[in-house]
Amino acid sequence: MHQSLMKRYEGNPVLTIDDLPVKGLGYYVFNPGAIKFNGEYLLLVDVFHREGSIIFWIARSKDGYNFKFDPEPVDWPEMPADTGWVENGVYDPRITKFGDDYYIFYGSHNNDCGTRIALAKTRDFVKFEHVAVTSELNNRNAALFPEKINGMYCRFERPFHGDEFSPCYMWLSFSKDLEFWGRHRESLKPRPCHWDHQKLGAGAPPIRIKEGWLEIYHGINPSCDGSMYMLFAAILDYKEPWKEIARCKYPILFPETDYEQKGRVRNVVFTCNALLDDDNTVKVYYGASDTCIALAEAPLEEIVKACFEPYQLTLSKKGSL
Ligand code: M1P
Repeated sequence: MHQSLMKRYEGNPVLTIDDLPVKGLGYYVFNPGAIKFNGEYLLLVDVFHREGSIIFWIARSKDGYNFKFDPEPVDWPEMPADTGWVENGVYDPRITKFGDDYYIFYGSHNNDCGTRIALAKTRDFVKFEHVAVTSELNNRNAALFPEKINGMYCRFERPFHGDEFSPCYMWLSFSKDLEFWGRHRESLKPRPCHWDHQKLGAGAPPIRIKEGWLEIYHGINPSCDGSMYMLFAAILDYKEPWKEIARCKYPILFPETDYEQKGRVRNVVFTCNALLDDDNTVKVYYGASDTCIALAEAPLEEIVKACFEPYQLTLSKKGSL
């Protein structure tokens, strides 16, 4: 029996590389952005292309469980020359609806330098427009809030330094125009003696709930066999999102199945989305071991309850310390 709070869809994985309409073009599908669009569930999927870079491809579903890829990959806009930035690959899109536009923060990868956060937008998920390159080097996991905070656009970002295992954590930044981001403030940080004690990053674009902002993020725990990526939930103050109201003490989803424990990068559950359905179910379409896409669901109230649950270190049957 699985122990995670979020329940996996029994038909998992919902998408694998075998579902792509073109055979032999790529090796893995993972880490989609997700949104409800025109009455459908739409996933903007990372496809690891056989030429070594990641491209985006859309998959759609009427019921949220059975997905079909579009016949062609997304016609992604060329990076304008006046940005001075050469984009060799794109990954981990996070989609936020803001007015009539759908904004997509994503990792823009350059083979020589590394990753910066770039922003694109669309109204129809057919034509995509470049907006801006919005960070310095070595920053990713950006997610736009769906409302302005104190009159400014607000996002999570996750700068990192050193190698992939160096400690790093989530920040907030603010912008008047979506291009230039500043007023940085620390946000969720690793917690000593918890499962997210090494590094963490957003996660889904936050969801407004009555208690504040619900953020589902990934936290990483190192082991001698590599890192384990798990999902956690936190609630942040609505007007001052740098203030943490509550945070789950235990992961709400951690690698337990074969498709999460074995693959290109083992022991990974990683999300760029969380969708709140009309019946108050939270759906998360997550990348499993950077290889395929799976679905986990939970009632919103259970996730909120987990955020407020006290931490208990139980070492014996008789009691806790
Ligand atoms: O391999 C697991 C994940 O590693 C990175 O996550 P983070 O930004 O937290 O280090 C990303 O490359 C992500 O795409 C990948 O799923």
